[in-house]
Amino acid sequence: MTHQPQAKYRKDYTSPDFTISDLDLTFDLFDQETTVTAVSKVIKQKDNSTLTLDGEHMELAGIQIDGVEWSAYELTDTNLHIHDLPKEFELAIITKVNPSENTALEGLYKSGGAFCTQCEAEGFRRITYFLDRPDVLAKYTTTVIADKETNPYLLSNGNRVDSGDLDNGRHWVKWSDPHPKPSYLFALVAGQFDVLRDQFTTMSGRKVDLEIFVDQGNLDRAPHAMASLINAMKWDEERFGLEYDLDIYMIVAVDFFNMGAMENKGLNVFNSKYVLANDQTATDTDYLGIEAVIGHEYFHNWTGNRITCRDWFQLSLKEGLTVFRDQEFSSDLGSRAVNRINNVRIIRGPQFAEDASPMSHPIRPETVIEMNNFYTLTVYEKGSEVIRMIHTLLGEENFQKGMKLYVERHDGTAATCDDFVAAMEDASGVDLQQFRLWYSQSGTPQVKATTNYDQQNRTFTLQLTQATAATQDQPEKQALHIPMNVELYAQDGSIIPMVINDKPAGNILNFTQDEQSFVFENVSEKPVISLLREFSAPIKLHYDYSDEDLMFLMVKAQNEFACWDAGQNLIAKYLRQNIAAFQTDKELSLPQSVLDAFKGILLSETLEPAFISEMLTLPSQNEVAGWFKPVDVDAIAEALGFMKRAIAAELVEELTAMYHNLKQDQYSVEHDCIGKRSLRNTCLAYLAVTDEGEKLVTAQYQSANNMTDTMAAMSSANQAQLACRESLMKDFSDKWSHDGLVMDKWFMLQGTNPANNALEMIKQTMSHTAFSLKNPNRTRSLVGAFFGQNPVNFHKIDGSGYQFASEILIQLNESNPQVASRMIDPLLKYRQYDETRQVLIRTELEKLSKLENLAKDLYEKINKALEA
Ligand code: B3K
Ligand code: ZN
Repeated sequence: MTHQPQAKYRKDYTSPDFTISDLDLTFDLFDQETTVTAVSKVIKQKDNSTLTLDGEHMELAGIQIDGVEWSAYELTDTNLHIHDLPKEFELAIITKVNPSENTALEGLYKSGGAFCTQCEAEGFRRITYFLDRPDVLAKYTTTVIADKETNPYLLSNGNRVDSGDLDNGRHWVKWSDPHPKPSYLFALVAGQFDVLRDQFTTMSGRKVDLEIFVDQGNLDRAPHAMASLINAMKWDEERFGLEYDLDIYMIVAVDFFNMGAMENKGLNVFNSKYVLANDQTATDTDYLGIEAVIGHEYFHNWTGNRITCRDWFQLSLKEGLTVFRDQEFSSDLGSRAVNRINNVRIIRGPQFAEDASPMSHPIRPETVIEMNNFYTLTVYEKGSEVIRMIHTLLGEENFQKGMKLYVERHDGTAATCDDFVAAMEDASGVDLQQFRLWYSQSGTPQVKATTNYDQQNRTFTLQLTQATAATQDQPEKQALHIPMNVELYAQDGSIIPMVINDKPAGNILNFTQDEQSFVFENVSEKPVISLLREFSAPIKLHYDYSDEDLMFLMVKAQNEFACWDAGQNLIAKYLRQNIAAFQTDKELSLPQSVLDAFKGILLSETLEPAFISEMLTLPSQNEVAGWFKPVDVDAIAEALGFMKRAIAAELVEELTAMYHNLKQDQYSVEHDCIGKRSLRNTCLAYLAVTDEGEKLVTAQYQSANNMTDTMAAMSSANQAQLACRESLMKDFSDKWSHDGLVMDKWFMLQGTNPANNALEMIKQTMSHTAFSLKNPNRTRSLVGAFFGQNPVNFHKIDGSGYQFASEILIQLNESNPQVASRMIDPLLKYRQYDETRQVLIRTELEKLSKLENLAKDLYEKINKALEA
């Protein structure tokens, strides 16, 4: 490392010294040397005659001010300082970049045969020298020049305004984007594609051309993305009153992409994983993921693009809000309960783990070294929970009023999280003063609840205490405003109205102090309390429920989420007991009453199959790991395995009957068909560990007419380590090895293989023809899955998993630091493990910290992890 990377602080924000109102870009595209000409209209805002531009990884080939060659400048590795500048001027800069050697996939790069860009957060500075910060909004025109035969499509933001042919087989297209935007929303794509076209008419009658660009031959995998886009456009008009604002909306699917997708104005670039699907190549989960991500990027057009972020510390302003919007979209289109359950699993599993890690940060971080490190579960998912709590406190109607005011006030500008909360507060009259702490305080609040029933006075008292443990970034914590959604039930299942101080209380209690009591009046029998309904706040709740109360709520709670949560609580109780039993060499066990409760759920005639499937799904090994310190990976795996076998053995007949009853002849992605497949495949996962497993799994693989059922068979074979695993894996690879995206599913099974020799097999798999460490999807599927979702093998006490991790990270640090930085996360959490493993992991982290060319991305995380 040549210089120590520098941290930036939120408190240091100052408005820019110069602004840029217009930018005219010309790209002369060549694989090895692309020339970029950038002509900006610059206006001085403060008394400063030096303009400092951001720029890196490129060659500066010329500077002119108002048409005159300029020599009053200095160039460093990261900046261009231009001196002696007038008040207003035209700045022309010529740079040269090499797309084909850009393996970091930031800036302008080649994905397969196509040119594409990724600029968020700070990639535009790899294209030209610029004020690469989100509060500098300019109008862009972009001319793209390239070879016509290899790049028939030349795309950029906005509307296509002109085009023409040149000598030597080259051609050009000019684009103009009327909406001022920050540089991170710039995009360019050039290449050869197949295009799926459709049209959407907005509520005010604007006709919008919709175009989805995919690799040639993949057109039959684009319709679901198109349908999702149209649904998203309609939904945003209906639920939020927000309409699209250009005449064209383009989506391009590329194979080399660091994350899911990117909301560039009018030209979204997508990881092909979130576009391409047909029933032979994609699972139901893929279909739902596509719907969510297409929606998410579309919703950014307002929450992100029309109103952007003042600085990157405000990232959750657009991301938390847009995740909230995409979750609502999926919930309105599909099952609200199933969506809520899956979102809550992410918070309780990986997000809580992030809070407990050295990377702990508030949803609005205070300090950042590498911005790309802060596209986190905390900023996104917890950020969405914070928006959801505002929604809970205000109600839908006031929330929508707040959204309207927010848009009125800030459209066309770069705003802050405070601006958003102020709009919500002003529109609703609800006091959010204390609530704002959710933006600045990191960590997971722990809430303890106790209750007391006073028969004589007919009162029921709920006593709550809250505390947030110190986190590495923030030692002092304060009491938060926690919306507590509760309900009281009588033994017959009826709801007991909640009355406090003689007034109806409503379900949402405002829990704002360290300790607080709520006394419910007129309670004529000892109630069963349903706490934290809908997971109304991202907290860890401790309440000593009896088995009877949990089984009661599983069946009687008048809210599906609450039923599921009661079931999870019951499972959690016995998981903890069995983990302790394993650790003390006692016999593992599960009471008949618990087995009966789950049998009742499986046989329910009123519950939806999709929901039953969620009820029967055990928590992930990672979620359970979050309950313990130190984590005992082997004991957790044993207890989970035991519970699965116990339930399967007890319910084998019911599971088998259900499995056969739920068979569907035709594949359809309608939500109830997805739900049936989900339950059927959950049954299969249980049956896989019974004597029938081998037969059922092989038969399902052979007869499957869709990828969901194929993958369910394979993953059951993988998890249960059935004898048929090897032949199924071989058959699948023979069939799909030409298709990297489909092979990712196979790589994932290799990565999560519970077999004792998994690491050895993974190393062999790295030489599979479909595998490449240069492709982020392949890397995440095989190697990422091993690091993050194969705890027993990754954390093997011989340290082999950790050594392998650092070998891989050394390579990725060179080729793609962003991917490296995502993959290192499991190692950062070393303090959760026993002494021996801590030492082993630290050794690898120290080795990595000494790398000569350590990228900022890894530097920031490793340094935090190694800090005491
Ligand atoms: N805004 C992009 C993420 C950019 C990540 C940069 N490292 C996708 C999204 O959240 O919609
Ligand atoms: Zn987003």
